Amino acid sequence: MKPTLIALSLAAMFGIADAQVTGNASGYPITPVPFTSVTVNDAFWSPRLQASKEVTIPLAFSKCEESGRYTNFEVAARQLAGEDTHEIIPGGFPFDDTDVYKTIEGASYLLQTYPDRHLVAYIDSVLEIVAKAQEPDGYLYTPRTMNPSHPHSWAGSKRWEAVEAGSHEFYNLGHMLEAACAHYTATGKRNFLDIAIRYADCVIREIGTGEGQTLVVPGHQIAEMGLVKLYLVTGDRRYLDQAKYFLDYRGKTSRKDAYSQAHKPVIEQDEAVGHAVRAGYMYSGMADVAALTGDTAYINAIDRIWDNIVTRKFYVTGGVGARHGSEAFGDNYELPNASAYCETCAQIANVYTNYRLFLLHGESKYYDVLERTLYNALISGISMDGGAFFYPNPLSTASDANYARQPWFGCACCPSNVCRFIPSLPGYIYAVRDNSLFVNLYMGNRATLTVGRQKVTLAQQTLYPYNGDVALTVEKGKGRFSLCLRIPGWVRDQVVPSDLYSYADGKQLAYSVKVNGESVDSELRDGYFVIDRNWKKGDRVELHFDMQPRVVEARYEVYADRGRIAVERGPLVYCAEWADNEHEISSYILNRKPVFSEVPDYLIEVPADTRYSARVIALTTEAQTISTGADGRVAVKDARLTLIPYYAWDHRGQKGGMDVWLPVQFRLGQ
Ligand code: FUB
Ligand code: ZN
Repeated sequence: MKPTLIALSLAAMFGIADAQVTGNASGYPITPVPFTSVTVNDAFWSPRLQASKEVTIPLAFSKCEESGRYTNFEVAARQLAGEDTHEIIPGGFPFDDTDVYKTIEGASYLLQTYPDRHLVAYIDSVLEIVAKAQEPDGYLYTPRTMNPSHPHSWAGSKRWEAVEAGSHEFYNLGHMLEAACAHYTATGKRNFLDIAIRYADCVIREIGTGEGQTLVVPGHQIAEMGLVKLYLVTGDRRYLDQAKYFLDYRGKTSRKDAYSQAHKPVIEQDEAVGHAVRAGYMYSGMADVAALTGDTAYINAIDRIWDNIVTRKFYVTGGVGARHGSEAFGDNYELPNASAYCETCAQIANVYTNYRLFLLHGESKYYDVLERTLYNALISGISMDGGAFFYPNPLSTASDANYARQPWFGCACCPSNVCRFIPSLPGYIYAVRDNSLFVNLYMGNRATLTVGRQKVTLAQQTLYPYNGDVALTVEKGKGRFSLCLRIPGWVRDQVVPSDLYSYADGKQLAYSVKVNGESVDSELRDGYFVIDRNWKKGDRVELHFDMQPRVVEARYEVYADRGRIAVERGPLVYCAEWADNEHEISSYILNRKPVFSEVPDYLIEVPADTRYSARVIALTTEAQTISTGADGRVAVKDARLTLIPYYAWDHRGQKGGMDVWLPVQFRLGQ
């Protein structure tokens, strides 16, 4: 079956189809160029895409198999077929089904870049098992169906009873919808989509304010985003209405706590609180529903919440979600480093939210936030070889912390989430509004897209983030349109779009733009350098951003960063790790105004798979170490300190510590 026009609009919005549609069926005023129209060939990102194909996706499928996730579907199917399964007690987590869905989603995106009929057949074989676990009325939740008289301990004794607590019945639905829409759009096959429609229809029948319905909302959000995608694929308005119901009734059911973002109606919220993944998915769902319904109250609320995050709850690494234990946002300025939680899933959710806010507002500041999260806190969550994952992404570890990426987790939300995110990345580079083409991310690629009425093929060449030179060439097509080049905040002396962090080295970086060798100038418009002209084949734009090491300090209110600096270069935040330094990391103290030298081609070896070893630009500076001798006397020694990009830490074992925020003054007790 061919994707419908609506499906193609969805695709344009979420980067999952094989054609760009410039209509606004998604409701957003700005339409992304789908990743299927973009072929990435990039020094920095291509190895990551390759690792997804060769390592991450096969690993995730094999973990689903060996950890019994497929078995859960099989047992549920056996129970439905009349077999006595009462002795099987569902274990694991009640959202284990989602790892299967998320891996299929990642594989579906990847199929567009690397067609693979064996992978298609494998996915079909998994979907056969999934289909058999679906109850006749569409309900699909193995933790109950496996053994209805003794379901999973978080599931509640009957359907929906514990959905606002821990059952995750709607969370499973949300991930199923996201994955099924991706699979349908990538392959044109309905086998997953039909399963998802049946479960969504079951929820619509049973949940709501009507007679005989149960009035509940998701304990863990994501169904909102998924239902919007299903609406866009099918054109069936009931799915959008259900997403809106889930948002509008939040805080009006029996669950009314901040952890679950249910302390107030969503349109009255103004602070990012509670579980950070749930929050990010909810803000993204609000943006989607607002785009389609024009509900400005939703938009005003997410604008206020975004402001709260970037002014008070945002790590320099782009990380969000400070608190361990509750996996939650902390109080304002509560940004501890060693205990920073920064769950990988929350970083993906933060990218989703900022992407949608850009599509709503068209300002580059959302991509500045997205880029900081992407290049630092998010990709730190997966090893360079694609085979190991962090759940929390701390900004500091002690020498004896022994904290390392793992090949999988019992609670595998983060590996399976990053597994679906990385292959979708090429869809985040470009976007179009009428006659304007936005260039939001810099990475080598070739894209064929439509801007205004012109079909254009554009090639981007760059070594970003190793250097700040980008060339864009019009390879095919001609016509008048505005090329809107994002001038990143970091080159405009703005660490983040707020005063939470500032550069402390007094440097002024510059950028320049040339068209066909001639310098051009322009006022920035919403953070974009706009070149409006009649373009023709062969036109070449050269963009240069000064990239130098920069010293960052935090507002005084951020207690954890007092007396410390962070270092970055371009979009990359740096850290000091034991493997590059002679002394224990916590013993170093820097000059107040450190001067850094660049060490190009610095090898970060990945012993697990040396094909993925990377050459990075390391930074070194003069520093001192403080130690206490056997006689109890404090000794201060000169020592050079070497820094590497934060994302690249923990590839060489755990024999010492790591720090992003480095002391420039001695403070007792640290
Ligand atoms: O509850 C499902 C997922 O597991 C959450 O998103 C993660 O934070 C983890 O708790
Ligand atoms: Zn997670």
